[in-house]
Amino acid sequence: AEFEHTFIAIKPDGVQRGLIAEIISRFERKGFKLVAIKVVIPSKEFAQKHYHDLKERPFFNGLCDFLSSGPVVAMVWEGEGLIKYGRKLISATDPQKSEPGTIRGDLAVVVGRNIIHGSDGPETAKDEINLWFKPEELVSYTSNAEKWVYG
Ligand code: YYY
Ligand code: MG
Repeated sequence: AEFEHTFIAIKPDGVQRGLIAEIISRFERKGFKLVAIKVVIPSKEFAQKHYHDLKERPFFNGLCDFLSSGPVVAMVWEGEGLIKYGRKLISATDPQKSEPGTIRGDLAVVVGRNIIHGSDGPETAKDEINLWFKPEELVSYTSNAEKWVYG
């Protein structure tokens, strides 16, 4: 199997609403593997780095204030096709456009409080993992379920 890593974060709204376990379980049940996790309150400067691609957008300042307003659960997940499929599990940026059955479709209502972040491609996945984690914070292991998930 060709495993890839993606960066997933539960934003302060997801944490405050008690959705940590619910969100983690959706990745875990699918068959993806958790290889790093921590709870952090990012500084505003850190939030600006994380969202640097959006710095020209009108919502950038509010978005960075929001991300740094409380605890975030930062994670790295591993699996085949995970970067793309993780985005499918999360669904559209605007939860009004997210199908039921997806994380934002089931659990969020408005774009400014869409509870979760996921890397949007291989390059951003690499950059975001490097921003949020030191290499030694990623654990490499073989899951017992792997042969049943992948055959
Ligand atoms: O990757 P994703 O989170 O789905 O959307 P992005 O286009 O990267 O925007 C990041 C973040 O910015 C989004 O999750 C909410 C916020 N945002 C917003 O508040 N208003 C918009 N019109 C677009 C995005
Ligand atoms: Mg994005």
